Amino acid sequence: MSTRAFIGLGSNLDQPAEQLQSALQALDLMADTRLAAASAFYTSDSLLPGQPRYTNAVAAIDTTLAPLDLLDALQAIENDQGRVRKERWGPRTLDLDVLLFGDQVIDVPRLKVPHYHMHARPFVLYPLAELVPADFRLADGRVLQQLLQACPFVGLERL
Ligand code: A4P
Ligand code: MG
Repeated sequence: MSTRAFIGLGSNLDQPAEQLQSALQALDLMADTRLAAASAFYTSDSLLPGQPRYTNAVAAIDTTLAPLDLLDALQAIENDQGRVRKERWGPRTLDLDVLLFGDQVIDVPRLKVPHYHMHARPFVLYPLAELVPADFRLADGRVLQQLLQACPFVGLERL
Protein backbone atom coordinates (compact mmCIF):
# COMPACT_ATOMS: atom_id res chain seq x y z
CA MET A 1 0.00 0.00 0.00
CA SER A 2 1.28 3.40 -0.87
CA THR A 3 1.80 6.13 1.72
CA ARG A 4 1.73 9.89 1.14
CA ALA A 5 4.86 11.37 2.74
CA PHE A 6 6.19 14.93 2.83
CA ILE A 7 9.88 15.65 2.42
CA GLY A 8 11.58 18.90 3.41
CA LEU A 9 14.34 20.01 1.04
CA GLY A 10 17.03 22.51 1.99
CA SER A 11 20.29 23.74 0.51
CA ASN A 12 22.66 26.61 1.17
CA LEU A 13 25.69 25.69 -0.94
CA ASP A 14 26.55 25.24 -4.63
CA GLN A 15 23.55 26.87 -6.32
CA PRO A 16 20.77 25.88 -3.92
CA ALA A 17 17.86 26.15 -6.39
CA GLU A 18 19.62 23.74 -8.77
CA GLN A 19 20.32 21.36 -5.89
CA LEU A 20 16.60 21.35 -5.09
CA GLN A 21 15.64 20.79 -8.74
CA SER A 22 17.93 17.76 -9.00
CA ALA A 23 16.67 16.44 -5.69
CA LEU A 24 13.07 16.61 -6.94
CA GLN A 25 14.06 14.60 -10.02
CA ALA A 26 15.87 12.09 -7.82
CA LEU A 27 12.77 11.72 -5.62
CA ASP A 28 10.70 10.94 -8.69
CA LEU A 29 13.25 8.35 -9.87
CA MET A 30 13.52 6.70 -6.46
CA ALA A 31 12.48 3.03 -6.34
CA ASP A 32 8.85 2.36 -5.39
CA THR A 33 8.19 6.08 -5.15
CA ARG A 34 6.65 8.81 -7.24
CA LEU A 35 6.81 12.55 -6.85
CA ALA A 36 3.22 13.75 -6.44
CA ALA A 37 3.73 17.50 -6.02
CA ALA A 38 6.31 20.10 -5.10
CA SER A 39 5.91 23.51 -3.48
CA ALA A 40 7.44 26.72 -4.71
CA PHE A 41 10.99 27.46 -3.59
CA TYR A 42 11.50 29.84 -0.67
CA THR A 43 14.65 31.58 0.53
CA SER A 44 15.44 32.65 4.08
CA ASP A 45 18.41 33.42 6.27
CA SER A 46 20.05 30.49 8.02
CA LEU A 47 18.93 29.85 11.57
CA LEU A 48 22.62 29.85 12.39
CA PRO A 49 24.39 33.18 11.88
CA GLY A 50 27.30 33.34 9.45
CA GLN A 51 25.96 30.69 7.03
CA PRO A 52 24.77 31.38 3.49
CA ARG A 53 21.06 31.93 2.90
CA TYR A 54 18.97 28.79 2.42
CA THR A 55 16.59 27.74 -0.31
CA ASN A 56 13.85 25.39 0.93
CA ALA A 57 10.87 23.53 -0.51
CA VAL A 58 8.55 20.67 0.40
CA ALA A 59 7.72 17.68 -1.80
CA ALA A 60 4.78 15.28 -1.55
CA ILE A 61 5.66 11.72 -2.53
CA ASP A 62 3.73 8.47 -2.73
CA THR A 63 5.85 5.52 -1.68
CA THR A 64 5.57 1.85 -0.83
CA LEU A 65 8.93 1.96 0.97
CA ALA A 66 9.04 1.42 4.72
CA PRO A 67 10.02 4.56 6.65
CA LEU A 68 13.63 3.55 7.36
CA ASP A 69 14.11 2.42 3.75
CA LEU A 70 12.85 5.83 2.67
CA LEU A 71 15.38 7.48 5.02
CA ASP A 72 18.18 5.34 3.50
CA ALA A 73 17.11 6.37 0.00
CA LEU A 74 17.01 10.06 0.97
CA GLN A 75 20.47 9.87 2.52
CA ALA A 76 21.75 8.21 -0.66
CA ILE A 77 20.42 11.18 -2.66
CA GLU A 78 22.09 13.61 -0.24
CA ASN A 79 25.38 11.77 -0.68
CA ASP A 80 25.03 11.66 -4.46
CA GLN A 81 24.61 15.41 -4.47
CA GLY A 82 27.87 15.88 -2.71
CA ARG A 83 26.82 16.40 0.85
CA VAL A 84 29.71 16.09 3.24
CA ARG A 85 28.58 15.53 6.83
CA LYS A 86 31.06 17.51 8.86
CA GLU A 87 29.20 19.03 11.71
CA ARG A 88 25.52 18.79 12.51
CA TRP A 89 23.74 21.92 11.35
CA GLY A 90 26.68 22.84 9.10
CA PRO A 91 26.14 24.34 5.64
CA ARG A 92 25.05 21.70 3.14
CA THR A 93 24.50 21.15 -0.55
CA LEU A 94 21.36 19.17 0.23
CA ASP A 95 19.34 18.26 3.31
CA LEU A 96 16.33 15.97 2.94
CA ASP A 97 14.13 15.54 6.01
CA VAL A 98 11.15 13.22 6.40
CA LEU A 99 8.55 15.69 7.69
CA LEU A 100 5.52 13.40 7.68
CA PHE A 101 4.90 9.76 6.75
CA GLY A 102 1.19 9.17 6.31
CA ASP A 103 -0.51 9.27 9.67
CA GLN A 104 2.39 7.54 11.45
CA VAL A 105 4.18 8.85 14.51
CA ILE A 106 7.69 7.35 14.47
CA ASP A 107 10.16 7.59 17.32
CA VAL A 108 13.25 5.45 16.81
CA PRO A 109 16.84 6.70 17.12
CA ARG A 110 17.34 7.21 13.38
CA LEU A 111 13.95 8.66 12.60
CA LYS A 112 11.55 10.97 14.41
CA VAL A 113 8.34 11.78 12.55
CA PRO A 114 6.75 14.32 12.53
CA HIS A 115 10.14 16.01 12.12
CA TYR A 116 11.10 17.54 15.47
CA HIS A 117 11.49 21.17 14.37
CA MET A 118 8.92 21.49 11.61
CA HIS A 119 6.16 23.01 13.76
CA ALA A 120 8.20 26.19 14.31
CA ARG A 121 9.89 26.68 10.94
CA PRO A 122 8.23 29.00 8.43
CA PHE A 123 10.41 27.60 5.60
CA VAL A 124 8.75 24.20 6.22
CA LEU A 125 5.18 25.16 7.18
CA TYR A 126 4.43 27.62 4.35
CA PRO A 127 5.59 25.33 1.53
CA LEU A 128 3.79 22.39 3.16
CA ALA A 129 0.58 24.44 3.27
CA GLU A 130 0.70 24.71 -0.54
CA LEU A 131 0.35 20.93 -0.84
CA VAL A 132 -2.38 20.01 1.66
CA PRO A 133 -6.05 20.85 2.34
CA ALA A 134 -6.87 23.84 4.56
CA ASP A 135 -7.94 21.64 7.50
CA PHE A 136 -4.76 19.53 7.47
CA ARG A 137 -3.51 18.01 10.72
CA LEU A 138 -0.11 16.50 11.44
CA ALA A 139 0.00 12.85 12.51
CA ASP A 140 0.30 13.96 16.14
CA GLY A 141 -2.96 15.93 15.87
CA ARG A 142 -1.54 19.44 15.57
CA VAL A 143 -3.53 21.66 13.22
CA LEU A 144 -1.44 23.18 10.42
CA GLN A 145 -3.42 26.45 10.35
CA GLN A 146 -2.71 26.96 14.04
CA LEU A 147 0.99 26.29 13.55
CA LEU A 148 1.04 28.81 10.69
CA GLN A 149 -0.65 31.45 12.84
CA ALA A 150 2.02 30.97 15.51
CA CYS A 151 4.80 31.15 12.91
CA PRO A 152 4.56 34.38 10.92
CA PHE A 153 5.76 34.60 7.32
CA VAL A 154 8.74 36.70 8.37
CA GLY A 155 12.06 36.70 6.56
CA LEU A 156 10.76 34.29 3.95
CA GLU A 157 10.87 35.10 0.24
CA ARG A 158 8.80 33.01 -2.17
CA LEU A 159 10.66 32.63 -5.46
N1 A4P B 1 16.75 11.89 11.74
C1 A4P B 1 15.84 11.76 12.73
N2 A4P B 1 14.62 12.07 12.31
C2 A4P B 1 14.74 12.40 10.99
C3 A4P B 1 13.80 12.82 10.00
N3 A4P B 1 12.49 12.97 10.30
N4 A4P B 1 14.26 13.07 8.76
C4 A4P B 1 18.18 11.62 11.90
C5 A4P B 1 15.59 12.94 8.47
N5 A4P B 1 16.54 12.55 9.38
C6 A4P B 1 16.10 12.28 10.62
O1 A4P B 1 20.46 14.43 10.22
C7 A4P B 1 20.97 13.85 11.40
C8 A4P B 1 20.22 12.58 11.70
O2 A4P B 1 18.86 12.85 11.98
C9 A4P B 1 20.14 11.62 10.53
O3 A4P B 1 21.23 10.74 10.49
C10 A4P B 1 18.82 10.85 10.77
O4 A4P B 1 19.06 9.52 11.20
P1 A4P B 1 21.39 15.21 9.26
O5 A4P B 1 20.56 15.57 8.08
O6 A4P B 1 22.66 14.47 9.10
O7 A4P B 1 21.79 16.47 10.18
P2 A4P B 1 21.30 17.94 10.08
O8 A4P B 1 20.39 18.17 8.92
O9 A4P B 1 22.52 18.79 10.19
O10 A4P B 1 20.48 18.07 11.41
P3 A4P B 1 19.01 18.43 11.47
O11 A4P B 1 18.62 18.40 12.92
O12 A4P B 1 18.20 17.66 10.48
O13 A4P B 1 19.15 19.91 11.06
P4 A4P B 1 18.04 20.68 10.36
O14 A4P B 1 16.87 20.65 11.27
O15 A4P B 1 17.88 20.21 9.00
O16 A4P B 1 18.65 22.13 10.47
N6 A4P B 1 17.84 27.66 8.04
C11 A4P B 1 17.01 27.78 6.99
N7 A4P B 1 16.56 29.00 6.61
N8 A4P B 1 16.64 26.65 6.27
C12 A4P B 1 17.08 25.39 6.63
O17 A4P B 1 16.73 24.41 5.98
N9 A4P B 1 18.41 24.06 8.16
C13 A4P B 1 19.22 23.93 9.21
C14 A4P B 1 19.64 22.60 9.61
C15 A4P B 1 19.66 25.12 9.96
N10 A4P B 1 19.12 26.36 9.47
C16 A4P B 1 18.30 26.44 8.43
C17 A4P B 1 17.94 25.26 7.75
MG1 MG C 1 18.55 16.79 8.14
